[in-house]
Amino acid sequence: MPELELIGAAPSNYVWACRIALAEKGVPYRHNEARPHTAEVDAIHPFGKIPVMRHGEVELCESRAICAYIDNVFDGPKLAPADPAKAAQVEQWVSIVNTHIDPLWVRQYLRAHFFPNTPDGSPERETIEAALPKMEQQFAAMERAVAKTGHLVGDTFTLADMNFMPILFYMGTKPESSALMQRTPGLKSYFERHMARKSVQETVPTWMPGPARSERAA
Ligand SMILES: N[C@@H](CCC(=O)N[C@@H](CS)C(=O)NCC(=O)O)C(=O)O
Repeated sequence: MPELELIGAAPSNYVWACRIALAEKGVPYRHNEARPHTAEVDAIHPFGKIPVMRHGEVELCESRAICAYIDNVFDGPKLAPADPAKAAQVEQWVSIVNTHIDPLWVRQYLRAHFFPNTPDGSPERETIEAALPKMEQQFAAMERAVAKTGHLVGDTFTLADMNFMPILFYMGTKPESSALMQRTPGLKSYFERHMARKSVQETVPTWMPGPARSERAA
């Protein structure tokens, strides 16, 4: 079988989710750390977003599609349950995280920390403060979601958890979201338990997001 190439910078939460899936399946792959909107990404994603993937003749974009391909093509443990109701619940939680959590926690809150539009590069306080009340509600909702089994779906580590864990990791890197995590101990213990998994540990990004080197102040 040809070698799979995963394309996308490691700090991206969506690239990381795919890398956890690859590690869980035990699939060897080449990791090309291209940034969004570079030629190799634009060649596959219509809007230049990461991750994208190449495997022989197969080219794919969108993390959920890439994870489905990895799960269905390679041997190894199934990453989504066979039971139709549980499989649909995986889709449900991936969709909730990608359409409600990621836009607020990552694209608004973390963006204001990592890529601030301020003259001195300090965090965008107004944007951060605006995000926090709704984030607090969503932290509580996600805590309720994992309360019963310590997983988003059933009692196994599925693609729903793989998709959510990288976002939770970044919440621990900034003060306001760390404080929210302290106030949701069930979510904190969910995070800490799955953070100890080999597939998560061995894919932790070795560098953090920020402006491209050429854009940074000297
Ligand atoms: N729905 C996409 C989202 C991918 C995405 O938003 N990737 C971010 C990095 S985490 C990106 O490429 N951002 C660049 C941009 O939006 O211009 C997926 O699941 O793969």
